[in-house]
Amino acid sequence: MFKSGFVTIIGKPNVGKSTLLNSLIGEKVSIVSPKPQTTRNNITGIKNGEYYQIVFLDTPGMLKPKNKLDDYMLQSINSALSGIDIIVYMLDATKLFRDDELQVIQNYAKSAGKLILVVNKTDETNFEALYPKLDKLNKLEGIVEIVPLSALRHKNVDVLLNAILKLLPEGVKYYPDDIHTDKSERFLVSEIIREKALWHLQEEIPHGIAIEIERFEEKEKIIQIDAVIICEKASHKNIIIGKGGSMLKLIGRNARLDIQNLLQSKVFLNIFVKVKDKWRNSDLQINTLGYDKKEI
Ligand SMILES: Nc1nc2c(ncn2[C@@H]2O[C@H](COP(=O)(O)OP(=O)(O)OP(=O)(O)O)[C@@H](O)[C@H]2O)c(=O)[nH]1
Ligand SMILES: [Mg+2]
Repeated sequence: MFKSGFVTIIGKPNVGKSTLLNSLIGEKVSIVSPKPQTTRNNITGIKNGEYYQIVFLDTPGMLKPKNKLDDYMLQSINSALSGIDIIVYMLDATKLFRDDELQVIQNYAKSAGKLILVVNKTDETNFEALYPKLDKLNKLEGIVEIVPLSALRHKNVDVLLNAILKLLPEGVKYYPDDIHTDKSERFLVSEIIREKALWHLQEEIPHGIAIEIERFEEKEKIIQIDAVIICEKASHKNIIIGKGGSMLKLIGRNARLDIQNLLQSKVFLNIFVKVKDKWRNSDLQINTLGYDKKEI
């Protein structure tokens, strides 16, 4: 019997959803950073086994929307919850499990049916601290399984995979075996650049950036990519460029290495910086920058 289905990973920002997706797939399909609100779009990750195919959806962290980009992210989460087989709800073992969040989990378990709770970052805690928290989770109703794991250290991720396989219905193959995600190369390239910007820039600056790929040209021995980092203020532009272009060079160098790995080709990467005032609150701007609600 061949099994297949759709599994959505949800939870608050920064709990490790994208790290888990990458660990499950064994490839980097979703960007990761220590800053909350890293993921902005639903990211598909396809896991193939001899007798199964699981289509995972990594989602943006759940939060109260403050601008139109946040609205897009919230709508992405809601759409990732419709027509799916299993919800994986992720908590961070190092944080307090608040009652209001447990109530949300309880509601999902009741409405969605198959919900697995994952308690991530167990490498950063110990059994004494974790036990009372797990006890609290045990009191919730309708949870199929609770899996403590470390996505970063790949500990117990196989336990989660087995729990998912047990629940997975009989089904068809949705994607060919050789692809890990349905996202385009252009999108993945723009995400790698955004990831490096998230790692190297501080405070609110990385949250106000978006990436546009202006040119993606495959030549004989090299791929030429021109990308633009969009930011919200002229002062941010100066910081992104850095003294003598040092910050832009750092972001570019790190991005190029990952992009070369992804595309398995030499890459010539040119990055420019442009200011688009308050783009996160403009429907037109967020649509053209890849955050169009109609395309979720
Ligand atoms: N110690 C530890 N850190 C982890 C683990 N999993 C993820 N992290 C770290 O947690 C941070 C956030 O990881 P992400 O995977 O980007 O988290 P996310 O839930 O996708 O975040 P958003 O996309 O912002 O919602 C990164 O610094 C990761 O390295 C883990 O198992 N242990
Ligand atoms: Mg993420």
